[in-house]
Amino acid sequence: MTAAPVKIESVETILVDVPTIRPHRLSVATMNCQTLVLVRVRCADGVVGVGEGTTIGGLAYGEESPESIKVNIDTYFAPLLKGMDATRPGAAMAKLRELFQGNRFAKSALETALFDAQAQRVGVPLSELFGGRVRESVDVAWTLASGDTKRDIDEAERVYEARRHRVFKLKIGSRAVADDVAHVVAISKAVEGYGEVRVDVNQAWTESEAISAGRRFADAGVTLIEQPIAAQNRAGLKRLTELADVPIMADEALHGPADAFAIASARGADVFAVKIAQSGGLSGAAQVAAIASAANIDLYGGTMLEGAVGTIASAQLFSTFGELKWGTELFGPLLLTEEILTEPLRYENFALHLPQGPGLGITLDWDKIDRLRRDTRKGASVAAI
Ligand code: MUC
Ligand code: MG
Repeated sequence: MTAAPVKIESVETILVDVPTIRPHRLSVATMNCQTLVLVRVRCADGVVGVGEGTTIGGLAYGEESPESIKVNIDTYFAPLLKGMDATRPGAAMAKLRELFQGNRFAKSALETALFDAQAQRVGVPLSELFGGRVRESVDVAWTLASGDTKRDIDEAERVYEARRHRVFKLKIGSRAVADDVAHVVAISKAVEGYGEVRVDVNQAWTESEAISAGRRFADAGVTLIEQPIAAQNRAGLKRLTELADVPIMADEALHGPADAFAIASARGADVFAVKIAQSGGLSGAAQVAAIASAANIDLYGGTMLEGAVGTIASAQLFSTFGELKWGTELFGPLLLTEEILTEPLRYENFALHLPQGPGLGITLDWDKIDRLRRDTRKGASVAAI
């Protein structure tokens, strides 16, 4: 028996600017603020679904910005979705993909909201619509990216003592390679005995730089090197994968299932960083994970530094993966100074624990969001990023 259709009544987007707890330095940008694009989908049966899109450093990381996500949803996606059947998120998303090119982050935010609503409607956690949970919590790494070695070491110690994180991803690539190597070696030594160190170069190196730094990292006990070279250089990533003593992870090179298939066919990486936003949504990310598993490529649950909504949406999906060898980096809400949920996500014992409630399993604090939203705050601008 099929469910009676329920109309989508409205799709609303809200920009929320939230300062970070400290400057977050990547090779492509330094973030002092994160902009959350919250999406609220209201349905005729009274169910309300939420989703979220974020970028990193405005337009520095990818082809979408928070502003483009908002304007494209408001102008193109929302009018099309209005009146569609909310009980069929797959059909709605197929139509959006057919009519609109690109805009993976916008599509991801919308798909999350549609699946949140449908999971609430049928009374199950969102994970149950993607095959059901294999685990109730996911391990969470922390990114050290203050730009200062001593400060990073202190931060690692603090979050380890709080039993929040014991895997540390170091953001490198904005300094000279020798300085980056010295930074990584110093932190590896400092956390020896309690912490694991990985690095993310965010495409900053040439292939030869990656080869020489990779040798030093192997000696220093670094366990994973993420996207050391340009995303477009797939052949180079494959050569590094074959050559390096440290496993190589693809991140920016993965823009959804087609990239996943191309890299997996060539065995061009050891690990995939699966991200719902980069994959164009939850379904695309599930396909990326399936392709990786079929090709014996390990999985890691990545983040676009989403706030609570995108983070828990990712966790709901990652909880369904058969294996998740490298854990996740779903720490986004911990990097932000403001809580937008009535009850914060539960980070305990080095893991993020999944809620049991229907849909995403979270409740947003709309009064707080109304105070933070960009359109009601005087003087807020993109310059805040
Ligand atoms: C990236 O490149 O992985 C994830 C953690 C972090 O600090 O930045 C993101 C993006
Ligand atoms: Mg990365």
